[in-house]
Amino acid sequence: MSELERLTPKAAKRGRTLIAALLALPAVLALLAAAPAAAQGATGADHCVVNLVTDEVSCAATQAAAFAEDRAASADAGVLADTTLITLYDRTNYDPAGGTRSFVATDHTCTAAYSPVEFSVDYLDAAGWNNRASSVRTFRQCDIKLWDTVTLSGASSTWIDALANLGTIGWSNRAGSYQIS
Ligand SMILES: [Ca+2]
Repeated sequence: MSELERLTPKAAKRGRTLIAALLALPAVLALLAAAPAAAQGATGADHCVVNLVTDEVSCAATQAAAFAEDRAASADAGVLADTTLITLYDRTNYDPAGGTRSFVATDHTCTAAYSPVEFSVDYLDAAGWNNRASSVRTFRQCDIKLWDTVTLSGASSTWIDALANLGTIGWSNRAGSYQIS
């Protein structure tokens, strides 16, 4: 249970991205039940891909290997989940050497508006990512907001499109949870 990373698609409740929500919701529920599969240590150069569609968290020694493992898991499940929404980097300047954590869904583009929030990810401590991210990239029109605690509470950052050094806004090694919109 300690390895659990809970994912909640807020957009599903608003019905804004209906197809994405229909695809994502069962995966979220399944992921909640599949906590032991999401195991990954808190130290070392680990790379993980969190897949909303297959419920899998694929981890490997390199970022490329983690994505390859995720693609294989998607193929085995008969789904296509090839859209990376965000990547967190342990190090600054998008340097993957310290470890990465990416969030992948099926063909999803974020809405231009920040409200409603489209995905919320809490308890980064369970994934070994509390107070760890030092740079972040987003894709598919998504932005990310970081929260100080693991429960999407306390202080939060501005919405970030990409930032090579989160320290410039006081958010290096600080985020415990995040939202995507
Ligand atoms: Ca870091």
